[in-house]
Amino acid sequence: MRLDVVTIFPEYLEPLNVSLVGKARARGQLDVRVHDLRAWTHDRHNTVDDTPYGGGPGMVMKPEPWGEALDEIIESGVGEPGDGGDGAVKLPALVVPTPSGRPFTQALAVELAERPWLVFAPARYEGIDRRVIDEYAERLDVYEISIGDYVLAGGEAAVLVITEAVARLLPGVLGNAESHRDDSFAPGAMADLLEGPVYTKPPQWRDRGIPEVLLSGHHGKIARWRRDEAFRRTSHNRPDLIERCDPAVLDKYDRELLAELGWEELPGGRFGRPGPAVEE
Ligand code: JD8
Repeated sequence: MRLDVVTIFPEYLEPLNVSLVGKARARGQLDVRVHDLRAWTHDRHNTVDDTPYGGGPGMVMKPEPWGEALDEIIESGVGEPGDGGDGAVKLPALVVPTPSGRPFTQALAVELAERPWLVFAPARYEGIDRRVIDEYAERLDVYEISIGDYVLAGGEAAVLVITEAVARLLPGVLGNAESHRDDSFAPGAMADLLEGPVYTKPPQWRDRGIPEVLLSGHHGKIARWRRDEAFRRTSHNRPDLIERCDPAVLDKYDRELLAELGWEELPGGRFGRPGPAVEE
């Protein structure tokens, strides 16, 4: 997979040189190219922004530098290995982080991981002149993505998040000891549950031990305990995921535990929180 990032803060993407993504680059599994948007400016101040039409706060990123940058990057893909060679031009998907984008989810990470080439356009200021997105949407698949319901100062942090979530899904990037197959939120997972607690040596730390079941060597009981803990954690931190749980993946122990946690089994087998007690 090839990833291009166009930014006014190339140094913000330094973390792509370390850890999982850095190792994947060193192994040749990822080709990451970071570009300084100002390389496509031509004035003495390397201007990338201007005041918004219609007034309002802040500045908007000018379309010209983005257009020149994206054209040059797209053009650089012509003749690259894997461009089909049948004359079909290899085109990237354009990923634009924005608070007004579609939520970034594991399913979207899986979708992006299937693409051979992503170009990220993290903006700053109030965002990029809309005509840039409209221009490239005529040629490319454009993903406008938000990494969460909070406001950042720019899109670079989102690029780091999206890149890590996508890179770990690429074949061979995770070591044999790790797998994304049973991640929380992995599509088709037994249930979209949060991870339960994990423990390692020493068996006693300060005045704290290890849940006995994890020392029992009884794999069935351990699996049951882990699933129960995942349900407890999900019920507490993400009740919306319990309400979304597919009844078909719940066994009778799951149902008993959910009832114990205060969940009400609804017609059809889903679970909902009982409503507030109604005064007689
Ligand atoms: C890109 C500029 C800042 C946004 C005025 C604050 C993503 N989940 C997310 N939250 N925020 C962003 C994000 C914020 C950005 C840019 C992404 C470019 N800003 C702007 C509009 C209001 N300031 C994001 N992914």
